[in-house]
Amino acid sequence: MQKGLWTKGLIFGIIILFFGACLPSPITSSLRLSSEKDLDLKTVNKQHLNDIQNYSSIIAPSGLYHTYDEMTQNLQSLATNHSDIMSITSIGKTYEGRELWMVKLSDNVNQEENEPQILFMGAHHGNEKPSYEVLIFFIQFIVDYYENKTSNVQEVINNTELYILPMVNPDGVEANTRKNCAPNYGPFGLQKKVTSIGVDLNRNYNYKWFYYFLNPSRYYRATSLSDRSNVYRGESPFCENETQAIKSFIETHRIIISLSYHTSGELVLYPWGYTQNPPNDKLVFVSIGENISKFNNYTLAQGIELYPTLGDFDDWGYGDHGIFSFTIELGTEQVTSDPQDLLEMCKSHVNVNLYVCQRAQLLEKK
Ligand code: 0X9
Ligand code: CA
Ligand code: ZN
Repeated sequence: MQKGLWTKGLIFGIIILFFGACLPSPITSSLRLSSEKDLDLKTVNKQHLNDIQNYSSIIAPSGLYHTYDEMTQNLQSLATNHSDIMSITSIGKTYEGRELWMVKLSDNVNQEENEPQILFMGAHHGNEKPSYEVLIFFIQFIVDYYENKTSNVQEVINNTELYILPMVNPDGVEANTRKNCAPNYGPFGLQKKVTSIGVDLNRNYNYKWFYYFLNPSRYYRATSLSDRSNVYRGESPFCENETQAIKSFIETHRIIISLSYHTSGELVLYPWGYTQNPPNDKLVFVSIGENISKFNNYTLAQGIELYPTLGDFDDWGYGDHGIFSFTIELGTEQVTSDPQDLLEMCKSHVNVNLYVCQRAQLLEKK
């Protein structure tokens, strides 16, 4: 009798386990929404976006893309003229001494309010110029349309705190290189002489850093120990000024969603980059990602489906800080030379950016 019960229990357990394994992975996040339909997708008035077409500021004084100095001047004067909703501070300095400018947009901008925080970044890679241009355009649009009651800008700015770091890698932007411009002294910094220049900042974050040593043949494409490589990870995690500054920033804020802009490929990517396993919050990533795709028509995928990465911002941001971190690969080429093409990219991502701010409000409500 005892034994029979035990056997039945075992069989029952096996059946439960079997069906359990057939179900999609459970959603562990309490942030999951009951239904994405709760959010009515708002777009800004097309006419407003078209008006910006006439702005001389979209075309930088020296050409299509802003130089670091032009961006600095531009952002500083916008912050002076809109000091109620815009501030600019430096979160650190590059090897060559450039400030890492962080823009904040919110009502009562000088106060820390209990509002959801969203982070936007551009130009981890200095030779991917459209990635900071979309953010300069976005900032310009927000300050111009904040007062306009017919747009949803005011609602977003009054209810969220937007942090925008348009150039993560200004030294790379000025040199037009993917990596930053700090000198390397051999793969682990052991040599006396400079052996090469630059670290791939999007491989310098500390997530599963040691996996490379456990299984080099698996990760050799994801990053590199060789300092000459374009995907060189650096001698140690967060050894670069730029990633160190971002680390300190993240640790002292409560970012809910981040968008990291890159070029190119017309892709929206979510973690993980280091493994084929889906993230626990896959359904949240997919529902946010699908809505982003509605605004830019890009393809949604898990990062590793493009190719594997080890130590990128998104894996660290999600893995260590629970941030819903996305990479957006803009356009079909690394740097478009067509002003119309660039402008279209800038316009469609105003809506993408505003959407994630609205979505962040729903995520925090839970
Ligand atoms: O390699 C990168 O850092 C990003 N692509 S880029 O062409 N802009 O260099 C992609 C990072 C996204 N993550 C994964 N693909 N895993
Ligand atoms: Ca505020
Ligand atoms: Zn990139």
